[in-house]
Amino acid sequence: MPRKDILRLSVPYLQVLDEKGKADKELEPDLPPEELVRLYRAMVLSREGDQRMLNLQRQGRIGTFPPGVGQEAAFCAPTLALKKKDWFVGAFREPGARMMRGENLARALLLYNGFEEGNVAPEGCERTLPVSIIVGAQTLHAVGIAYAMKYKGEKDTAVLVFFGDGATSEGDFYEALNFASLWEAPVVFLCQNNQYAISVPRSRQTRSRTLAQKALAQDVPCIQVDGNDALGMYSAAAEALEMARSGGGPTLIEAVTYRLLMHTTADDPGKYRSKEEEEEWRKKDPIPRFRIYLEGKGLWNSRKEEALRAEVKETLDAEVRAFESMKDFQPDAPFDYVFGTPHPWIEAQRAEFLAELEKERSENA
Ligand SMILES: Cc1ncc(C[n+]2csc(CCOP(=O)(O)OP(=O)(O)O)c2C)c(N)n1
Repeated sequence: MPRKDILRLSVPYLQVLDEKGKADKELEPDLPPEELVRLYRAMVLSREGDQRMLNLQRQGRIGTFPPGVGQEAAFCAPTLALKKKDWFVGAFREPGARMMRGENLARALLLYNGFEEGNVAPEGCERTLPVSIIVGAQTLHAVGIAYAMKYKGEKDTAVLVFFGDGATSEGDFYEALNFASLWEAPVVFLCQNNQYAISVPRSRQTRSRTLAQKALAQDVPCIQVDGNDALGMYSAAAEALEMARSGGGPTLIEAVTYRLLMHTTADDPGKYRSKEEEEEWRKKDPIPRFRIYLEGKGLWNSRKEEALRAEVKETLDAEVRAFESMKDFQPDAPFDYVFGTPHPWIEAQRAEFLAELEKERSENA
């Protein structure tokens, strides 16, 4: 018997807003003006927040942190498609998205200054998991949450999980996809393919022609999107989230984007990539592109831009002041959050740590 194909798979690609800010009329999402402006503000706040943190880091006022500059469309637009009762499971490179969920810069400043309090969600910021530094691990948490919701009969709710291209080389990611598929879990996997895992370019991580296709082995639908196109990112995420909420199971979205700055402030990208490459991607910056679109619709102008920049500056000034005026941190706070209930080993470690601290203090007194 001759061989025959028993399966043919394909990966769709979506771009709504081209690099010049022109939208494909047929694909344009039906978003009300206030939502479009809210998205633009979130992207600008994210960019300015990163810049402020960069300044503070260079002045020695905070520790190291991972900027999201260049990727604002990839993380803010899908977050716009979330409802309050949906879950946000982030990695560590979605600053503006976290602020859309109700976190603030002061909290990020706490976290990147080493205070555990920065990992505690502020009031009103529900169903938003803290930063996950362990690359890829959060995909498992997301599937666990999605499965638990299904098991408990909670309807019309989905989980959105972010991770990078590097995470798709981790076992956790494949395990998460496998179980999400098997259990038809209401989860949307959002890979921010920013081309690098620290200094390792995507070409040295995988020969897969797309990262989206990694879902196909699990029969999970997938799509590759221009990750610097806010409208494309919104549409793809809104559709996938709606499918998840209505019982249709998971989706993998690959956002093709670029990290315009360093991996973290401890990294020097000049060691592993060229200025020319960075310049090419600067031309695709998601923020000016989206602004042109808003201007074309009559929703934006230079007066509004000026007002927004002033408002954002004021917001960030207030956050920095709030952070720098905080006192009385609890040095043993990390021990509170290892398990949900007290554990004798953890308590023993806490006691040892506090005793050590006391000893250091009396020696330095
Ligand atoms: C399990 C694990 N391995 C290694 C690291 C060290 N590490 C931190 S970030 C990073 C690269 C992550 O790349 P990617 O997933 O593409 O995300 P990006 O940093 O580009 O946003 C690595 C290897 C880690 N935090 N966790």
